[in-house]
Amino acid sequence: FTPRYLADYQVSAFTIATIDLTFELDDTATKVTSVMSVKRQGSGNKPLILDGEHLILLSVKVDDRLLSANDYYLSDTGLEIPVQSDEFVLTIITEINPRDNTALEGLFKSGDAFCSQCEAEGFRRITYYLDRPDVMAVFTSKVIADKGKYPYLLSNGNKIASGELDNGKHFVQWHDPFPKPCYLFALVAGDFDLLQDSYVTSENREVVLEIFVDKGNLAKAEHAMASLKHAMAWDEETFSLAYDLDIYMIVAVDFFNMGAMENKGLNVFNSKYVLADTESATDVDYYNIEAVIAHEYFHNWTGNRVTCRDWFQLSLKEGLTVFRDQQFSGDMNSKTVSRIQNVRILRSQQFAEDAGPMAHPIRPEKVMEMNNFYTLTVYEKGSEVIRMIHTLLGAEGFAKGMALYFERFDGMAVTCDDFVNAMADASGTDLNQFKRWYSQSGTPYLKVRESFDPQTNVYRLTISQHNQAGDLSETQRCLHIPVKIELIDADSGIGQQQLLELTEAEQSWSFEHYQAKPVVAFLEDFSAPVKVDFEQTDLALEVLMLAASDGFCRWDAGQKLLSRYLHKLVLEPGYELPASLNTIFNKILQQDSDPAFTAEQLTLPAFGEVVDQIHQVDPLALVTALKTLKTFLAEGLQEQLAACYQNCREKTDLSHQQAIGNRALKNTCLSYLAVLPGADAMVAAQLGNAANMTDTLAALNASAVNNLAAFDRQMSAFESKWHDTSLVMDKWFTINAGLNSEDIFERLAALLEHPLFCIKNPNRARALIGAFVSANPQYFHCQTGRGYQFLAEQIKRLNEINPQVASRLITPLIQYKEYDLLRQQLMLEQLKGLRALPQLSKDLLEKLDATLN
Ligand code: B3K
Ligand code: ZN
Repeated sequence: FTPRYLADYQVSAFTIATIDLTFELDDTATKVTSVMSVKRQGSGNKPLILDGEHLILLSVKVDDRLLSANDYYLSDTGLEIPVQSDEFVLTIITEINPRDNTALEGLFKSGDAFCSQCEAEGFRRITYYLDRPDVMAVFTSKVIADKGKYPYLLSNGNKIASGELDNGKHFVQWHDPFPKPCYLFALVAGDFDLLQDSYVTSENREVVLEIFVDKGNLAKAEHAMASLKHAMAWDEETFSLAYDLDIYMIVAVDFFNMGAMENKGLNVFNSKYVLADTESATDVDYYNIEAVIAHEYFHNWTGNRVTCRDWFQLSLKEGLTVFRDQQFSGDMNSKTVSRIQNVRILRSQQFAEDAGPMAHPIRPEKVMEMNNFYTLTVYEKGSEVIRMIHTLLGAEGFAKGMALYFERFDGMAVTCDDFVNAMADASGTDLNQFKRWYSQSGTPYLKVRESFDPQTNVYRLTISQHNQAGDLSETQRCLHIPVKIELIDADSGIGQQQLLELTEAEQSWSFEHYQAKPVVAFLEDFSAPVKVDFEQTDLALEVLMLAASDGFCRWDAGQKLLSRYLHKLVLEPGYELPASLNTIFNKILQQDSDPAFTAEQLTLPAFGEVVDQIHQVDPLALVTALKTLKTFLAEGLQEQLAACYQNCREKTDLSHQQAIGNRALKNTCLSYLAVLPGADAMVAAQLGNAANMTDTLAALNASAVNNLAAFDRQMSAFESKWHDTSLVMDKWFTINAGLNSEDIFERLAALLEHPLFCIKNPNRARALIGAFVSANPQYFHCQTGRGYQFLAEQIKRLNEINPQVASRLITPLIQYKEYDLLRQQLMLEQLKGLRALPQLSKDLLEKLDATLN
């Protein structure tokens, strides 16, 4: 295994203009015939080197000449053909085994259906090909299979032929007129229920919309369909981007490594991001479905019409598409609450990634296994970088930049620089310094100092920028950082908003005519993905919590206050919390604002967020601190929380959106009240009366986290009810994994043996193993090291079954330096054990070497 470098990029020696594929589907021996028109690019007589893995080569023909084994070199990773001609037709027949493909890359079986996943480099598991995004071909695909078992045979583009064949087989042939890289190829064959609808685009194209789901799930596809139509309309309104084929298909499958895949005209989705009804899905599920459906749809322009030149440019399509889906979600739901969710993910996960051994710029420079770079950094920080461009240029300038980007690059495979240049040129903004965001890793932090001169009435704000290493060195140069602020006049409460552009190591700004020192709402809307070191008093934070114009800043001030006290609890033994905290949060509870927002204000910072803030934290001290703070607030505000809970329960006649916010607030109150003695009845009552999955899960979760006496009984009732609904059983496994009980390891062992546990299903594996690791810090980090050992054992199993899933689960272990020395040593022990495995996958090897070397 050798790494590849961005700096080594070279144009492909050959290109492929058309590829005509024929699949004769079979569980263990699918035959793939590929006929390609190949053309040399540039001069010289380089051999044709095709990528290919896990393939059985049956035959190769160049034009009409059948090659013999002496005519080419075959290896585990590809096929080298020393051809002389500059233009020829290449015919390759391979055989593959979808049934045994547990890595779920290439062509595999998901339950009874065949389905494919080619991004990043999965197409090479289907046939020998130039598996790189800058080779774009027109695909025609013919799929042949048994008609009874596989009535639907799908691929990209438009259906051009179909018919009956001998032995009960049939075929369908598809043609995609848009040249595309092979990572966007897709094939699905199966027996589904089909939800059909249509949409007329702004260009008057009538598009057939089809969602394929497992039999019996038709009603659960309605929300996905509505979301798709909203996304189509939003992209027309916001960026004048309309859909370009006559059909748009989505297939939901149960076995899928990630959320979904944007294959041209044929998205393949993890069923988790399609299926929902109020009985079986939570409000968060609904929100996520809308977001992922939109994300994949938006890729049709940002990803498919304009794609990446090479995989180092992944953020070109992912950062931009995440930004687009975040904007969409903000418009469809509460903007502020959506933004808060984005920031929570950054702070609790992306910051840690950016400080750990796998830290990389949003445009990585060195990659061994591309699948390891579908990261929070490329996606979420990548989106923040696009958002900063949006902030600097304004919505209008940004829209102009998008228009120029498509004007210049439609149908091409391009780079992140191409995108930024289009933005700069269209708006007349200099973004040269800004481009450093693409090549620097690590979370920058800003130090903020303020001074006020009552003589001159001048308020002065000084900001300096730093990186993890400390000062700005040659390689870590100053970034161009948009800082949105509001200065709030302490007396009148009137605010003045400003966009500051920090470009130097340190800069100051002066503001005149202040009678008294104003309070600053810093980094409105989280205008840059940075940490902020700004000493504001509790009083100032309280002002911000109630008076800042920007909702994000109101929320953030509260989080800062809570973090401050969590730090004290962790670092100062015996620390006692001040009663003033209750007073402040009582005001929050009493305020008349959006209940969904109030719920966010009442939610404590996540474990991962605080881990990131305290050097080498003792994780159990943090678990205790979080419990102490929660109990303190619950005790101090018991009456008010109970009243609020009751009030929310009694509210009827709410709009759909209002009901969601109301549930969020109610269940936040519940999570506080459930820590107090005697919560059992309340939790049981909510469980008994719950009319939807959001309320049910909130109750069960309270039962698990507080280890209530009825937990086992409640969970078996839930299991009996939902036994046959796979996505709900994932939730059941997740709640079990979060149980706060000393016998958790015996329980985990039993859950691994549960008849419905299946480690080959990524959703199920994550629901149990991933949930334990992220939602049960008390036992994951227990000082015997048993939690780490449990995780390492499962990673070891997954290494052979599904390297991508294994590689994602290893994250908390490679970030071992975040914790105290005892944990570091215990985690290292497990990491070394994994490194010694005989058949280590490239995915894990890359991460382990980055960590241990
Ligand atoms: N582009 C896919 C992700 C592919 C992941 C490959 N390991 C989904 C998305 O980001 O839309
Ligand atoms: Zn994406």
